[in-house]
Amino acid sequence: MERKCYFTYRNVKSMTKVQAITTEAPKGGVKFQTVDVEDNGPVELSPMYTGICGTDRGMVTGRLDFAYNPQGQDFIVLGHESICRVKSADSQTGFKAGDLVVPMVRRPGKCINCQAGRQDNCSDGDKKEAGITGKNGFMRESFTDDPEFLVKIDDPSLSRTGVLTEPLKNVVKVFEVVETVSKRSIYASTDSTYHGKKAYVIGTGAEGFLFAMMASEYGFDTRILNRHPVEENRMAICDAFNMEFVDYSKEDRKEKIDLLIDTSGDPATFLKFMRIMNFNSVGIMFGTNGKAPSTEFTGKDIDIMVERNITLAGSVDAAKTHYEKAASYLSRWNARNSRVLSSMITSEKEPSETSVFTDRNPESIKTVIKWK
Ligand code: DN4
Ligand code: BGC
Ligand code: ZN
Ligand code: ZN
Repeated sequence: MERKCYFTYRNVKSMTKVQAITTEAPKGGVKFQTVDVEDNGPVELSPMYTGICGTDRGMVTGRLDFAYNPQGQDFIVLGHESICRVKSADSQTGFKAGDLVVPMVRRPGKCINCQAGRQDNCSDGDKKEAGITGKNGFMRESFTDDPEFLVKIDDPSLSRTGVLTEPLKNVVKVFEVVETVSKRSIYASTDSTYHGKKAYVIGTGAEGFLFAMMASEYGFDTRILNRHPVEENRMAICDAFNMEFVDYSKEDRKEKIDLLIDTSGDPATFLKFMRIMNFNSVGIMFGTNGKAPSTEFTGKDIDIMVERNITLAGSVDAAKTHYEKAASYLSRWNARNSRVLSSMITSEKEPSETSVFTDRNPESIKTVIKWK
């Protein structure tokens, strides 16, 4: 898409009064209040659902040091996971009233990756993130946005589960990273598929499940792990996606791991499983938890990595192409078994129920706020 064509709209700014869920970054706290915020895009949107993830909880509890308010504001509107309905749009934007859209989190800075539409790989950290760093997010009654950062959702059956597009876009990017970094040797099975290869996903939150669902879709023998048992709903999702849940506090697996994905951010847990990674295997670090206890990374661990040609990569965020692919996967999974996909959304709250940011129900996978 021509980046310049909507540029003029970004200079048309007006202030709008809306009810919104806000925090004071990076200090924390949460309020549902009326705020006066700047709007600057030709597409007017009404969020239908906004999702809550660890990033939002980290901001509200003051644990996300890198979060900051937009310039000239002493608060930031929260929310980077959403499914929205277009309220009105200029005809040349390519959107019309009634369209379903998912707005993107990251907005480009000036570096070469940002200018190429790959702000997910920003080279100097000068990008902004809606609801996290320097830009108001989507937890408000309505807002306007630039069409360049809106992903159209063509499948009307995703009007609720489409809120999973944003967390799933991170997963789509990770699998692209896996395909790229695994090219240095023959990674697939002898029949050219991933059948028989073992994927381990640490953590049973929304991202953990989306990673495991994708690994299973790719054909890996997939295990999803935690250090305690999980409830029936999570076990039913494992059955439906042909993946196995492992409570690693009770059983010690000896099989070699070809793909290890960590969503816990816990170094000791990551190392425990890194030590049983296979030759030519790939490990992805995705979970972040600055507060996790330290652990010892030894010379023997380095030997393992070197001698087995192990590739470790970190991954954050994703590009517009990954949002689009995420929406296609959701459509496919929804068509296959709509009940299972919707069971990922375990609770629905009103915008005024702000205690949901601090009181976490361990049985919940994805909590959403319903806006209308
Ligand atoms: P979440 O719902 O908090 O999930 C984290 C999961 O990890 C929970 O199931 C935890 O279980 C589990 N866990 C914690 N410690 C351990 C451990 N030692 N062993 C096994 N499991 C453990 O968060 P989420 O699914 O929304 O996101 C996962 C992580 O990815 C978070 O750290 C996010 O900050 C990060 N993230 C990164 C990006 C990005 O890089 C995007 C979105 C999220 P329990 O403690 O609940 O029992 O772009
Ligand atoms: C979002 C990413 C974002 C990251 C920042 C995540 O929750 O999904 O898009 O880059 O937070 O840490
Ligand atoms: Zn998130
Ligand atoms: Zn950049």
